[in-house]
Amino acid sequence: MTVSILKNYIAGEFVSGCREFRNINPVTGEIVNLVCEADQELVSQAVVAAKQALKGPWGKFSVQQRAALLHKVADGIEARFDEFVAAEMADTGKSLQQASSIDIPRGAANFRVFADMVKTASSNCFHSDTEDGKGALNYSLPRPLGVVAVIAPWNLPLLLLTWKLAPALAAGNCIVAKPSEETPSTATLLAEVMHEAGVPAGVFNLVHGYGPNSAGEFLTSHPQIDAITFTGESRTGSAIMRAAAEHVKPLSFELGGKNAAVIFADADLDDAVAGTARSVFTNGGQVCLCTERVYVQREIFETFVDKLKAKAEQLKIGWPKESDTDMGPLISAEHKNKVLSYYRLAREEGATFITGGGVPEFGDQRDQGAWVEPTIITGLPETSRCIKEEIFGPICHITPFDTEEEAISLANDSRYGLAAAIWTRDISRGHRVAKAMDAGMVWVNTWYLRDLRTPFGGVKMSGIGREGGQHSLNFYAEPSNICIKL
Ligand code: NAD
Ligand code: 6OD
Repeated sequence: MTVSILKNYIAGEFVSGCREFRNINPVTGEIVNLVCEADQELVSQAVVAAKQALKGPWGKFSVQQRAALLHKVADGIEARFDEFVAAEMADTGKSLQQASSIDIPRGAANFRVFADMVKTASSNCFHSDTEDGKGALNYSLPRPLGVVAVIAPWNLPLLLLTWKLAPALAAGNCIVAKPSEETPSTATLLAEVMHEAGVPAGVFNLVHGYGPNSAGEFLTSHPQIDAITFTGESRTGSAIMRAAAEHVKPLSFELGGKNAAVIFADADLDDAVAGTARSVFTNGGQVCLCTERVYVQREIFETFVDKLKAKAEQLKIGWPKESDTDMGPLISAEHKNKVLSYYRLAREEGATFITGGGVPEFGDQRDQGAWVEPTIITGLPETSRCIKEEIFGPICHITPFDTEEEAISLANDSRYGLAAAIWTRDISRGHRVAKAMDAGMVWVNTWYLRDLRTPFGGVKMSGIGREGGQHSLNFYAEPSNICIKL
């Protein structure tokens, strides 16, 4: 069997000739493809190509022209939809259902949303109508930042890469993007689509590789990068911040979470159970918004635990291509070991395992893959590392509470503050508790329901800044104020 080689895309050309690393399918542990790792020299070439492209025709593109090109990129993704779905599934092991209904459609939609939004974006204008502004017309012009380094994670590879690329390009920047080393395939297909769509050479560049001492670090520490947008672990964010400090780069960070769900006794129980199961187990718990801490009002605690257990045990863990598969493997053997280390820790600390806690056995090649069981635990003290640290797997801990104040205090007792979900039939309580949550995003009686115009991001160690709609455009284009004396 010949294994394909994924290349870097620099200055409008696919570039090889570098050291190769293996991209592994976590379903079976087999090789998907080989990937060219960009060294420091190649990363530099990509940055220089992007700098030059800013001075070329791209710099003169009207907003209308940029928007039209982004729609062409979306058309290109949709035209090769099945290839994108297959590539995302091979890299991640995620189910056909998820890749074809969430990941790849959102990859295209991100381009369309920002193409349309940038055309109607407005800027400030002040016309001589205050004491201090008398005799002047002030208006602000949004300017692209320049060359933006885009660093993406592996859990929603195309979705999260394009969530940054689309607004950055819409705002007129040039890009050097690095996908996760675990998920290089859809990013490479996207480079082909950009090429076919006629994105001018150097406007979009793609480099492959790892983080430390590889393409990620070479890119984020490059002196000619003008801004960095990063999604990934909080501690990687700290490393990137240190690298960026030297040249004082603007940063946009979407980082980790340890999200809480709070279920009140007055909630619609079946909705709360179904929604919580979705929020814990979607994508094998590998979504930054996934719930890992569940707080349930004491009078319904036992019933809720029993019902969530039943839901977890109904999940079909299977071949990603089968249409009724609910959950695939984790991303890698390394991540499986990390998640299993938390299952072990929970056991050592005396947790009660309501369900799961092990590794499924299939009796076929999947036994070489990165599978773990969906797991529910109870009985740990809130100080446990299992409750404090992000695990990023299909596991939650459930704790009972008595009062609203206690629930708020438990949910907020975290270094993270990305998302929270509240389940109640009392609408006033819903508003009150949502306001009290230390989280960038709060869902009431639902989870991960998205309107792409809304602010997306976290507080505390979960991030810096907001993405989504105008918030993204505000990061990727800084206004210059023009003051005209009348
Ligand atoms: P990660 O931080 O390990 O890697 C993310 C990216 O950063 C990869 O491309 C990696 O190669 C690169 N990288 C690693 N070290 C680097 C360095 N020193 N310099 C430059 N680049 C470096 O994260 P991951 O494991 O890919 O993703 C999972 C994490 O991402 C979880 O913590 C999850 O919560 C978080 N996440 C957050 C959001 C959000 O919107 N808040 C979304 C998705 C994932
Ligand atoms: O849906 C989105 O726009 C988004 N940024 C999701 C992030 C999920 C984190 O894993």
